Amino acid sequence: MLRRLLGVVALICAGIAVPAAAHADNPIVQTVYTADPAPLVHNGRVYLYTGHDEDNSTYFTMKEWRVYSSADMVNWTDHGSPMSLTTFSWASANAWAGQVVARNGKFYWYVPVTNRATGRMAIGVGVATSPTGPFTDAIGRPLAENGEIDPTVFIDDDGQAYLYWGNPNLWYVRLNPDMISYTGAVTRIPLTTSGFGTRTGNTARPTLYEEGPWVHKRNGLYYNVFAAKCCSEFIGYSTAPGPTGPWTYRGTVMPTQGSSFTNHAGVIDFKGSSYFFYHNGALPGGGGYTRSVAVERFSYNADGTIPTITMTTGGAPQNGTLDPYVRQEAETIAWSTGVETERASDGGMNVGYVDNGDYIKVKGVAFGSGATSFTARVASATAGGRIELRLGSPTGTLAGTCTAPATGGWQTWTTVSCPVSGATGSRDLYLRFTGGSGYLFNVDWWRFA
Ligand code: FUB
Repeated sequence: MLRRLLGVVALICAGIAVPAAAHADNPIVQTVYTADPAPLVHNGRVYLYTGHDEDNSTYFTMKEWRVYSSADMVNWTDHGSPMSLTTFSWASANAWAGQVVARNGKFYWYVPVTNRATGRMAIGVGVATSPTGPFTDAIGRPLAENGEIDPTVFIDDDGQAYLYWGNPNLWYVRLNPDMISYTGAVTRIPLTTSGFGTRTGNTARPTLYEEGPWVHKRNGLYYNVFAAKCCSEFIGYSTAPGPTGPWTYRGTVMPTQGSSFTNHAGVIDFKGSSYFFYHNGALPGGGGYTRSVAVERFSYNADGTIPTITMTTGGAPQNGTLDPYVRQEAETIAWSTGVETERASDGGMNVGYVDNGDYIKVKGVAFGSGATSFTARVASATAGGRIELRLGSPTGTLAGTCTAPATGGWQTWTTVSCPVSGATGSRDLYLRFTGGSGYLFNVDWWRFA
């Protein structure tokens, strides 16, 4: 459904003078609906963990989580779904908002899910040796359970890790160094109006705190950025001199915007800049249950306060360039229309469900003095088609055309090459797929020479 909607948008855009979608890099993911972003910086990349809203959802119908990564904040590689409800044998539903942290050479993914045995929301923890998984259930049971959601984990400079979560309350507990057990009581953080702002018209919830805490530290100051007031939510924040408070409400980070009655924050520093992740309903068919993650760059004010950040379709500026002379996964995408991603037979992902006119934009490709050839790994159970290499826009200068032949199967791969001319400097590359009707071919990876 989503890909069909995006295909329609692409056709409309192709018919007008300035294709608006061609310039947008928000939302980050166009192939599925994503929600509840949780970024992690690791080894020079940003790993973005998200939930997955099912197409046509009329509730938070979420069965799995997804992971994407980027080295430049605009070209995002799809790593698929390394963790789902089935990872937790005791979980029955609601793969909601979580966060991954790295420690001890492992990656721990804290998530809220429904405990089948109790019917209540509980916090599970997955573990993996790679940021892209696969993740397994670390303890085979809930780590904590009190019917509340949205875990965030923060590791302080002294090594003490804290797990925070909650809606309608806000809780924390001190995690042990193993990250899968805790010591001490689960403690309720006092939701005072001085700490979390004043909500009017809701005596049961007098403060603005709603859900989705994101705790981080900068220059000795502790920040709790959270979804505020319902509904629709905005993003607010509080600060504290220590990880357990006392918290002082500091105001709005992101006003209510963007066609989704929830929002959910993730904040990181990466390559010298600060980034704010959130979600909205900006994709075709998007709304409160069909959300999409997005990102903006921001700068803290000199006094450490966070400026008001508004949603944009442009997104964050590119932080780096993309090297076309090494293998690039086809599922590394700044923007796409019509296509989907799926597991490839080599264990990674490939781009598939390609129709005539679909395209993938790869931003800021550093061609340098010029490319002379293009190579791609393709497969087709039908007649195949062509990959047009266009510069600057989906209808921009044609730098080359590669033929993707019939290979006898969607996972029966062959390598094709074609000559390239005019691809110099730093350009946005559009892989535009053309051919007959129906699905044309799959693409696993590509590379220029
Ligand atoms: O995605 C399901 C729920 O919606 C999350 O747990 C909340 O933070 C809200 O975004």
